Amino acid sequence: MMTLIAAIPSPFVRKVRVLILETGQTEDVDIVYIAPTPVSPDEQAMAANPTGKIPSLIREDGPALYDSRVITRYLDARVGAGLYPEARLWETLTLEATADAIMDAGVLMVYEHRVRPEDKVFDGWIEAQWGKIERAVHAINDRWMSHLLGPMDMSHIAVGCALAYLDFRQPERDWRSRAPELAAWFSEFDTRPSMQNTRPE
Ligand SMILES: N[C@@H](CCC(=O)N[C@@H](CS)C(=O)NCC(=O)O)C(=O)O
Repeated sequence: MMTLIAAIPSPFVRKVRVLILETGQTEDVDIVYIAPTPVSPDEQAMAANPTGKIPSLIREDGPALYDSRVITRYLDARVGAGLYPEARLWETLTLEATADAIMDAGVLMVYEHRVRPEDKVFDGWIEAQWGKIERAVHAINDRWMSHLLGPMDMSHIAVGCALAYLDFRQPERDWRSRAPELAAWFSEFDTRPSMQNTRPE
């Protein structure tokens, strides 16, 4: 049995949970939920990953794995699920990285309010993170739709989790109007049981 160190709202954790559901590995992974922040890291998370970030995957037969991209690739390879198809590997990895960058910027926006003392919140920083998110969303809409409309791989899961995280944490900001094809794709992808079963709300 493996153990995934996790948190419900984390979009990085959600990628792993969606992959576990999509590839039928629920019985093989125990999920332990914690609530770390950069200034209050969790002991169990630090024991698995020196930075204390989640997700990390504790295995019985080797060192703990992190970060999310390593874990998803490992779990995919473990059952031969084919979510990192050889023929489109570099596209899949780059699109997954683009989705992860949206998550990174989105998490920093949340931390700026949650973790920093109110008098140290820097609005210019928050808007700069949103700028990264918008550019990434527009790039996916403009350049990656033919990939997203093809067979599902790990980049689909990552993009789905990134966009869902924007709806969850930034509901008042509109990422859709300038990305209509991506918005249409997401509304369909989000109906998958693996997405519905991992909703943070
Ligand atoms: N690149 C990492 C990012 C993980 C990450 O930022 N996780 C957040 C939760 S969403 C976290 O652990 N934050 C606590 C910290 O930064 O110490 C991955 O893909 O796993």
